[in-house]
Amino acid sequence: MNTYFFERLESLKKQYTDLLQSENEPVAANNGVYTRYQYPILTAQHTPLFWRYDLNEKTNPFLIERFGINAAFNAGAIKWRGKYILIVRVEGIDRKSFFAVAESPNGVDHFRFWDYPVVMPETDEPDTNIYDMRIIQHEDGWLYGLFCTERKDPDAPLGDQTSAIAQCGIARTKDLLHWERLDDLKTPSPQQRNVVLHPEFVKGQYAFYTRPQDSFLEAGKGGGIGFGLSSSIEHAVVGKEWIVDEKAYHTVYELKNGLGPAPLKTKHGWLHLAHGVRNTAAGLRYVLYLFMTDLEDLTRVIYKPGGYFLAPEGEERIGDVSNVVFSNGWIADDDGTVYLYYASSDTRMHVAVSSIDRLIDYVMNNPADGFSSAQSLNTLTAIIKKNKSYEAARVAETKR
Ligand code: BGC
Ligand code: BMA
Repeated sequence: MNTYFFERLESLKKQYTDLLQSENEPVAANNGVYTRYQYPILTAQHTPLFWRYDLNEKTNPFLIERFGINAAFNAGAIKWRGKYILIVRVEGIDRKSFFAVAESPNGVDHFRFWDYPVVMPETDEPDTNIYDMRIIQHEDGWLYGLFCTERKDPDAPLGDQTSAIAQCGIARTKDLLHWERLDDLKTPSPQQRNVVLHPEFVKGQYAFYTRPQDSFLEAGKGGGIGFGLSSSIEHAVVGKEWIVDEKAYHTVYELKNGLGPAPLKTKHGWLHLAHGVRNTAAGLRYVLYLFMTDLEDLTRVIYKPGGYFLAPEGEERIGDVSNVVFSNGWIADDDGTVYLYYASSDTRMHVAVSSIDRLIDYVMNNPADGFSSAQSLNTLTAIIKKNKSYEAARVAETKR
């Protein structure tokens, strides 16, 4: 008997079970808006051993990893049949990503992958890579997955192995097991990433948040979070895009921005979570920000605090693509708790917990960007003065 094989297998199994059974804990320090949890909720190490290893001692006597997994990140999220479900971007060591469902009983730990990854049907034009799914429960009764499908640019000059065309793939399901692939979204823009389906019909049509770009990596004259309508979802065509939220000079979203998950409906407006990107000497920095749009006019931003809502911290800063946080999934529970799922540095998944009330307070009452140092200082001075006079009034009160 190959004792090496079985001893190694036992040890791998133990590590794996310990990882899946470990509990997560809220981090004590927080900004009042959300509480981060201490440990990543999903990593490459959370993928089942029977994905990564051939478990037959005859065909794999050294118990070698046969199918390496590089990362588990950028997950869509949905509460479904009482479970907290993530549709994770799992990336192999060959850089190809695919989707896999993981579920948790409580939203913060014990996430476990389903046995098989999602088999995503293709259109007539095969995908080279698929990633970053937004999962949307639409009022038409279907669950839609919108994701990025990437293919090599057929017009790339000889020798150019990086130019690509990114488009929005659309698939639907009722059980998260069987997916029906629909046509890719057509829009006036040559490139689309970060496309999100609005959960409700708008004027009887399907409504999309888009992110037009001129080229694969640069927003160019395009950019911003767009919005458009399509009468069909099977053959979705957005004829006109309105820009909802633009890029702006010297902000955290000056280079590009894109919507995260589908917005949450509140009594004050639609709450949106998005990512903003700026360029630095150390490469691109991705942070998350929040804004709210009008309940009637979905293209009108009514509140938008300045700066980032969540930025990479500690180990989140390091990974395959360092200095990145990215989110394409959140879950609002019936009791108002909001689970914010975000990935760090294109490597692993985390959760932070907030509530609808806290997010609304933040988005409606935190100061907007004034677009200059002087304006920021005016905002700060006003806060200091308000606190000083409040303090003085309280002191006067206690003396009376
Ligand atoms: C990667 C994405 C990335 C994009 C733009 C793609 O090839 O898979 O993660 O966002 O390039 O850099
Ligand atoms: C993008 C996204 C993400 C990724 C990020 C950082 O443009 O579409 O897939 O997390 O870049 O690499």
